[in-house]
Amino acid sequence: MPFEQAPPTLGNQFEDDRVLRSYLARVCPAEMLNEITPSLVEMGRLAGGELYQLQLADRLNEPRLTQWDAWGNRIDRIELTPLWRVAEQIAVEHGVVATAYERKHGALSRVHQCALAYLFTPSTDIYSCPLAMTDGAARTLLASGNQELIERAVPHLITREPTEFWTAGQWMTELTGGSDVGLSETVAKQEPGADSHEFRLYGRKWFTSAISSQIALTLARPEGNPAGGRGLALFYIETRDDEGRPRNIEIDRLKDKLGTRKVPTGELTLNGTPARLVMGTTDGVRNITPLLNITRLWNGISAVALMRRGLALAFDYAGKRVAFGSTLAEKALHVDTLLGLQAEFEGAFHLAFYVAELTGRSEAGEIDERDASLLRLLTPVMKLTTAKQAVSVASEVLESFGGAGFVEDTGLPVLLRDSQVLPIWEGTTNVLALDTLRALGADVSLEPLRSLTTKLFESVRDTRLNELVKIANSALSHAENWVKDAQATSRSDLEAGARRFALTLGRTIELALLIRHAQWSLAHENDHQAVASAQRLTKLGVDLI
Ligand code: MFK
Repeated sequence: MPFEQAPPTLGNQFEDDRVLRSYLARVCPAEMLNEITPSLVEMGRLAGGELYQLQLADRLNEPRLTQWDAWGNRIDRIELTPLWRVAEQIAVEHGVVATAYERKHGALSRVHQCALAYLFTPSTDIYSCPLAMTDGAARTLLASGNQELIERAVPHLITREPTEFWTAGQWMTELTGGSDVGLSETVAKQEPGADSHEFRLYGRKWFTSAISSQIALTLARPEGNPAGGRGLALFYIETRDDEGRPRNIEIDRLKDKLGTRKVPTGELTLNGTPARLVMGTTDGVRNITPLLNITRLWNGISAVALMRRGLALAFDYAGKRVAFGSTLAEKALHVDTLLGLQAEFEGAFHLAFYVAELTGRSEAGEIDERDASLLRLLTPVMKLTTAKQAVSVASEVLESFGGAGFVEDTGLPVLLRDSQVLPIWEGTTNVLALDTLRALGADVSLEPLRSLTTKLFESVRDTRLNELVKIANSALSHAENWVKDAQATSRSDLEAGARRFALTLGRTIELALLIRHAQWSLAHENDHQAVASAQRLTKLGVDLI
């Protein structure tokens, strides 16, 4: 018989996921768990079945921009790939955005929605991008109190009816600034006789994701406003007229990117684009932050989702690939390598879903002041930490396949390319490390984190876990001392160490959440796997200061 290598395969991505199922069993009341389980089983089936098969078959397709019709008219039509068209339908029908707004399970609806997004994302080549922005736009419009725009747009953003569904864009980046958004040059002008909310926008948006959206939230400077982020205003745009023609928007070209190649990312010229003010004529940067914080949550959920996909494939393959006389699953070093990646994934998972819990409580109006500060702090910490982990896990996952991981038609390299965007968009690691300092405020107090870890460790009884508690406490104390000292020394010392500091906070809280879960899992499931992952996470390094 000639040698035949069995490829890695996926089962039901919910049923096979010990970490997700164990987490949901801990945080959801039994009745809620019974109610939401069918939706997760179905999404897990699609993600490991027909959606995954379609993803593999769609590998070479990319979105296309047609700028002109045969008769010389500018049309700027975007054609999405078959995978994305199906992904949109599934996302809408299964409520991957809607679940958070229907709020059938109160504050925990956000957790249910994030679980759906986590299962859905890795089989869709980042269809999570338009969904994240749609979710963020809905949250931002609701927070704005602009009743007219809420009534007009939000029902489309959170519908379960595909023919009614709109996606939203987040048009922030300009040539002058991807990070320093206050440098934006787009100008908002008012025409004589226009109502006070109606403007026309003139400028160039340089790196706009998923430009096939029906609406966009964007920033522009009303004429006469001062420079900087405070002089910008937040605007709402409907991108096309009733005949589908762009409303004074030209798509100059699509970006040729390392990854997220299914996402139509464009350079746009706004040439008198009609736009409505969302809230006030100033403070655009501050007013768009609800959108930023929701997309940063999605970024973290996508990071853990991509890690989980890589590991599902790598563990499956390890049972099938024979080398030096046995399967890889029987090789101590291969297993040790994969379990290290699993520990990174589990830490990241608990941090991302903890931020989802806090977000849900905030949206449901069930958060106190201390936890609100915790949410503000942990959102950038979680985003930057999980994004870095996703890139390094994806790189190791490819290596665990040997040469096959480097070959495109295995479907593996896309995991690394798509992960690489996660530390870049929605704020780079450094920008978010500085945002972490901003969130701590002038007194750089880590008290909200200290009281969180104290609470998490109350239930810990297992002696192995008690050893890990000491490591987490010591890392947090080091971070506390470092930040106070650096603050007292100089702003430049503080900023220079901000990345190591923020990553230490991220890894410490990951460890603390994993310890708490491991204790629960021991007590309720008699399962030692989370303990083992927590032990490994400490060996991989927690204190990076
Ligand atoms: C896979 C899932 C994810 C998919 C999403 C894909 C779509 C990708 C599309 C994009 O990438 S869109 C572009 C995303 N761009 C960014 O994320 C910008 C990154 N830069 C920053 O985040 C900067 O920190 C920032 C632009 C906010 C700095 O601007 P400024 O003008 O220097 O802000 P400033 O003056 O510090 O803050 C203005 C106000 O906002 C302050 O409040 P006050 O006015 O009350 O003092 C800040 O405290 C507040 N603020 C800033 N960031 C905040 C925030 N409030 C809450 N949360 C935040 N994150």
